[in-house]
Amino acid sequence: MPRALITGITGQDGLYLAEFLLGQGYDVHGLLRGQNNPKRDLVEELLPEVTLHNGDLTDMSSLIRALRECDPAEVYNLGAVSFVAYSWENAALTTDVTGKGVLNMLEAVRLHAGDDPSSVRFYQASSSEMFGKVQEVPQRETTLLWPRSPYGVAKVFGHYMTINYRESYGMHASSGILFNHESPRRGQEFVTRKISQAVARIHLGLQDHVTLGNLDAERDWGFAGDYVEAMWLMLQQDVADDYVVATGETHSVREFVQAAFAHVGIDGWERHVRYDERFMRPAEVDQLVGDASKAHRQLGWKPKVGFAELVAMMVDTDIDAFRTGW
Ligand code: NAP
Ligand code: F7E
Repeated sequence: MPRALITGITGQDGLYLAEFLLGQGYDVHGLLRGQNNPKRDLVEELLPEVTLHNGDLTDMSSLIRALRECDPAEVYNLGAVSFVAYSWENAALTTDVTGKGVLNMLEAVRLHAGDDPSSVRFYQASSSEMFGKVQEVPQRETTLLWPRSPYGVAKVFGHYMTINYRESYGMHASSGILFNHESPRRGQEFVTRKISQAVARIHLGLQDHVTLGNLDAERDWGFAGDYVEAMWLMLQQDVADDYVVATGETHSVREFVQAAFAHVGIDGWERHVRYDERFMRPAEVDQLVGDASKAHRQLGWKPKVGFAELVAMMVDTDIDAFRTGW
């Protein structure tokens, strides 16, 4: 039975990836941080087969201990401070976790793997935020990186460190440059979930409006459940590499809002949307759209869930949750 260690197991992607790997017959282990992490219960309830290990990406000795405890064949490094807006307020913390945390994990894996550094396969959760002020449309693996936030800068560090460990030590280290991916498990601070929850509550008469920032920003939004499969496929290749994972379609925040209100049959969505400068960012990423043809060609990966289906899935799940008082 192959064994995998996932950092960031309590996050959106960690949960989907753990479910996917269990379905593939893996023995799944997860890294859990903090002395009394409130999300431990969620993981234990949803995925009782997963074994949890204490550790933090900023503490390399804890990573070495976790690797010793589970001795995995594959490591998926999903742990990060991942909220872009928060990264301006906590730039140093974001750098430590999202940036230097990658180096800590790579070095821990290298030390653990001993004489054969390629014996433990490594996945790094890189991000389309690295493209920032985009230098090419659509963005592909070779597009020049121009990050626009402390989060983006930290991800660029982790991305190049992953490539450097592959080139320096022959590690099987791959980097997935994933564009935005969402789901009913998306954190409430991200715009899609903020909208799906608000629309669900407005539909049920529990709320009147939602307050947002920049409606003009455009993102290439896919479904997280589809994207974790691409992570796994990268680690099944003979040779490690970097891949863009995206749908190739871009939509504005405004279009997401429109689609969500239209799904519940509310016309005149403008009545329910207010603007607050608080949600604007010091530097914005205006438009992202990815070219995932390398992943299509080499991994045989394609997204299954489209934009309209994703919006409907998120809104419907939130309506059910608010109806049942969950
Ligand atoms: P998420 O829901 O915010 O999850 C982040 C995870 O990182 C959580 O499990 C969190 O644990 C963990 N974490 C935070 N600080 C940590 C630390 N110091 N040590 C160990 N773990 C720590 O993010 P996601 O959406 O699942 O994304 C997964 C990864 O993909 C992240 O690296 C993200 O930056 C990257 N990414 C995401 C997207 C996207 O659209 N979702 C796109 C490209 C790249 P707690 O629960 O304990 O806080
Ligand atoms: O913002 C605009 C905001 O916070 C999307 C992370 O997973 O994907 C994610 O980063 C857009 C931005 O995601 C609000 O200005 C308007 O243009 O949902 P978001 P993100 O910043 O794209 C990348 C690929 C990652 O790697 C990250 O980890 O929506 N926007 N009004 C708003 N955003 C938020 N959060 N809240 C608003 O009220």
